[in-house]
Amino acid sequence: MDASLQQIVDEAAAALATATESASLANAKARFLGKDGLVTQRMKGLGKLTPQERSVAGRELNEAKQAIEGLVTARELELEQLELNARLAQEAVDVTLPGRGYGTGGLHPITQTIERIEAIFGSIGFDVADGPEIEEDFYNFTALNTPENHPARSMHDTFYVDARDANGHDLLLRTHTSPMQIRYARMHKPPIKVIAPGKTYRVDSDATHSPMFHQFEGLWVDENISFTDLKSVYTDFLRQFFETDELDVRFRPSYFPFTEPSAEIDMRFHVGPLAGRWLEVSGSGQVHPNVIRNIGLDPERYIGFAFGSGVERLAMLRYGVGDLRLFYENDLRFLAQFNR
Ligand code: 2NM
Repeated sequence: MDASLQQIVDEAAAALATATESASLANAKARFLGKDGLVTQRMKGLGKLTPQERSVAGRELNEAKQAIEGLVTARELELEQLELNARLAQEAVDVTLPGRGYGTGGLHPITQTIERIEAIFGSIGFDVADGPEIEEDFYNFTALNTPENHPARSMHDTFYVDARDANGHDLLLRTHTSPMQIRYARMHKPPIKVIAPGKTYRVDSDATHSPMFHQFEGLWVDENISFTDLKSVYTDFLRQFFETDELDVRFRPSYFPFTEPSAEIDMRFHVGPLAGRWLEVSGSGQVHPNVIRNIGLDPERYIGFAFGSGVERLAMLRYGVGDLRLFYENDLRFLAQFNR
């Protein structure tokens, strides 16, 4: 082969060897075999040669062209192999590492607390009632003797639903679980002993208030019961819940539209980090005669006692949790502590 032609082939070999990916490989190929490539230019010059010179030069050019094409194909295969090796190395699985395992799920502390409350009240004859979180204005307020102008009904306190039900009733997110107690009491005959646990919603949000929180309300309707029955039931509940008899309970006068008289229930531990401090744990009272009438009973014959307590509040006291929001951040470092 002509020395200058051999030089072109050598140059091509060197250029192709430095190409490390398909773009630079294509560039290198074009420099020699492209439309203005070095080999192509020489091919164009064949026309100026005599027929004899042309047949020798033409054969040599074809040989050079084929040699370069062979180099390109070889380099292509080489690069493909390099790329594959790199990917295999990157995606390699170290089969000697220990497995990730399946992990163990668990119940949320609030769910555990509700189940605990249900078990305790179940043990003293209370039924558990579950019902809608989207309620009718009637069950959430009207039936509970809460007048039209009461602040609890304002949009600052209550989440209203931007729709009505099939019967044209105003809808809202229940602000307490009492509407479920009304529903239950209208479906059962006394004696009625029921708790209604579940989610409730209020326009409120800080370290001790969440717009969604859990309540459990209790209702006991019978003939000839009194505040002493309410106090002993709630005291027994607290002693079982906190697993200690070393606590006191007191009732403090209060006001709710649906009870008269009404009382706050406070408790005080004898021992432990909270010992000696009165802690408010529940609202309560004797169910208002209007509410007794609204559940279809005669207030001259039947007397009702009710209470409403916050599940988060009791869970925080039981487990020593300082910020309510921890229950809703879904941080497993917090939640996993309740499932050991
Ligand atoms: C409270 C405080 C006092 C209550 C009343 C009723 C019902 F349905 F019988 F009328 N259920 N719960 C009640 C009474 C709730 O929460 C602070």
